[in-house]
Amino acid sequence: MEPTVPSPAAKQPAETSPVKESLAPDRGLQTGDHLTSGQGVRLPDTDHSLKAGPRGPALMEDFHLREKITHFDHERIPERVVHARGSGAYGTFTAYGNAASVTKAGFLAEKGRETEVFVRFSTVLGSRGSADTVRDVRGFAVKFYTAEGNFDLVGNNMPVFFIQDAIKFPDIIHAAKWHPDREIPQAQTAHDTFWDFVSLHTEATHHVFWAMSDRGIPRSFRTMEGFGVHTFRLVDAAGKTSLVKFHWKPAAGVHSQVWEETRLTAGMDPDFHRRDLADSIDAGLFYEYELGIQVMPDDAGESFEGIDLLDPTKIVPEELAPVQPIGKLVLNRNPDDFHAETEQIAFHIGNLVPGIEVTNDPLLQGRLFSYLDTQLSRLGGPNFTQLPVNRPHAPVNDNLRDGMHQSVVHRGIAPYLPNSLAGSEGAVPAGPENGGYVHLPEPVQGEKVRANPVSFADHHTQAALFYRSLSPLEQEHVAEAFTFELSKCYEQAIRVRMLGVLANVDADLTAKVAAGLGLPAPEGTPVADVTPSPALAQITDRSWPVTGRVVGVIGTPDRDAAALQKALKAQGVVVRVIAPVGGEGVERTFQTARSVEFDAIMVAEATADLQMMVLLQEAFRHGKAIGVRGKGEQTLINAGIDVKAPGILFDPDPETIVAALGRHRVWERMPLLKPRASSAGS
Ligand code: HDE
Repeated sequence: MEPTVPSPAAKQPAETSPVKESLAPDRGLQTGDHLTSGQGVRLPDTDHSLKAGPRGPALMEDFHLREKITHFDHERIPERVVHARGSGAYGTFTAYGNAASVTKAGFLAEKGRETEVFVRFSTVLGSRGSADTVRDVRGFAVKFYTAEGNFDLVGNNMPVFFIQDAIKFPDIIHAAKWHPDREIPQAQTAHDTFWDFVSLHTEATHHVFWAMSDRGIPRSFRTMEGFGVHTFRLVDAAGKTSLVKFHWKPAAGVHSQVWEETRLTAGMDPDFHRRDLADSIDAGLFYEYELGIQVMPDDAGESFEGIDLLDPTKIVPEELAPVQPIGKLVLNRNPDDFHAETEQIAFHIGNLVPGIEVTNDPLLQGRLFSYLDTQLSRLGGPNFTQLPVNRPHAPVNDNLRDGMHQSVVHRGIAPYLPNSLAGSEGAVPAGPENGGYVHLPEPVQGEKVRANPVSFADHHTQAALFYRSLSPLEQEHVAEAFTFELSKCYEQAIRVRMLGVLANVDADLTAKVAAGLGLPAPEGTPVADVTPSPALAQITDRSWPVTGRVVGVIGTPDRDAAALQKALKAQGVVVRVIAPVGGEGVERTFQTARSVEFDAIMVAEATADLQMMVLLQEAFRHGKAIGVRGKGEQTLINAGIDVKAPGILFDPDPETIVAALGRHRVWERMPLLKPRASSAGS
């Protein structure tokens, strides 16, 4: 680099420059300084004009600084317009092979075939920095890097959606996100515009019931189901088609936090879900799910047992079409670079492989446009498919030239087909014989109108089906959630209107919510008879694997604690010792431990430490098992906890703790904790 050429202004005599005085003391760069070693540039000693303060030329010359600052200035990319807050992991999907009866997609049909995947879990409403544990839908987006190209199953942890028509998507999202004047509230639906929208657009009713249920506040991504939501069309090797719905079933079962806990967690550890995912993989306690399908015949009506399969606000109860497991997913590798991988991954519902087709669900059709389109502004141009996390593992020669950030060096002069010039280097369209995607020919007839079919019109029956399939405790939670959220609205008219919607679903629920709001319960026309679907309830008598569950042990580590730790660890349980101060084997101190990070607590020490009292009271209120040893009983008494209550376990062996963890919570305790006058939420 050439030495700096002083600007005319800089040539003024130093003594007369008024600038010199003010700039000299804090000037980073002086004449004669070296910029940096190596390529550092020495400014001419003789050029005193630089001392006169020509900051501009000196800084412009410092290309090291400029490059670094310029890059820094542009580090941020737009966050996703929805699902901005998310975290992800790589995994391996292994096919059981039984799906060959319905699809020719090799990654599903070939027994034992392993396919690498990336999964991104997310919340919908919050900004990138928002808390993990808010009440919201969770995204469950899976990219399969199959040998035939990428297949993206971009689903949610709820099997239905708010709307039936894609054109309403911006509206529901604008209504559910913050108010545009103040940009509050962040990451929650407990506000006027959301309830205004859903009370006016009653197709949202079924989905709102799911969102108000415990499904809206999962314990972790490990304990969530996933759903493809829409009906897809599978094609087998002989060309026969079936209509299917995709399900992810977590090996750990479906479990949630309790409402107070989610709110405490949002403050105490906003990264709760993200941390659990990364820590679990680091510890080898992998998340596991089975992929399953419900298979329905592909007849002209595209409906099953009276349910329109193209209506994304409807489920097919598992009792009518059982979920058949077709493969297993293990999440076993953390990304190395959040931005490069988790942030830059770009899902697209149109990433399909032969054997999997979309259907005419109007919401799905709208999504086919949106996912590709949104990446153009988010990832800055059309070549985002070349980013390592997006690149198919199958060979690609797509003839897509140029564009921002093109990283492929194409060869040949003929980027068109057919051509006679490219020879062996040219792109060749893949035919069906070598894995190319050929759309299934489909007859289309009828009038083109902007209207929903009559079969989309029932907005209440399945909401009642869902609600009445839940356990009584879960129903209680739904009533509390409606009451809480509607209480946070400012407009009485919205509360009244929403009660009117509930009244067309279930009278008992309406009465509970109305009582909590201090309003009369409207009459409505509640759904009469539904056949419940027990598969929808998550609080049951069943016990689940405890991999990744966390037990906090209050007490200075001793030999007993070490033995317990060893026995629990052998079953995949994480044990954290909580001691008054740090030391060997101590993972949390009285100052740093918070109740929400533990699924169960063991108390082995007498203490009246205020923070431990709060921790125990919260654990008790949130239904967590509490094991007691030695002087620990005194600690519970100090905390005002009824030591005879369900789930207080004296001198438990590891098996007793595992049994309690396997049931997730001490549900028998919960009804005893209800000092409230009505069912109104906390
Ligand atoms: Fe999405 N959705 N969506 N969505 N969606 C996006 O795509 C959209 C819908 C879902 O981890 C965006 O790349 C429209 C249903 C997940 O990166 C955007 C409609 C379901 C994710 C978009 C829907 C989903 C998204 C934002 C109505 C469940 C996160 C960033 C027609 C089956 C994926 C992006 C990730 C993300 C549009 C409805 C799930 C704007 C227009 C139904 C899990 O393209």
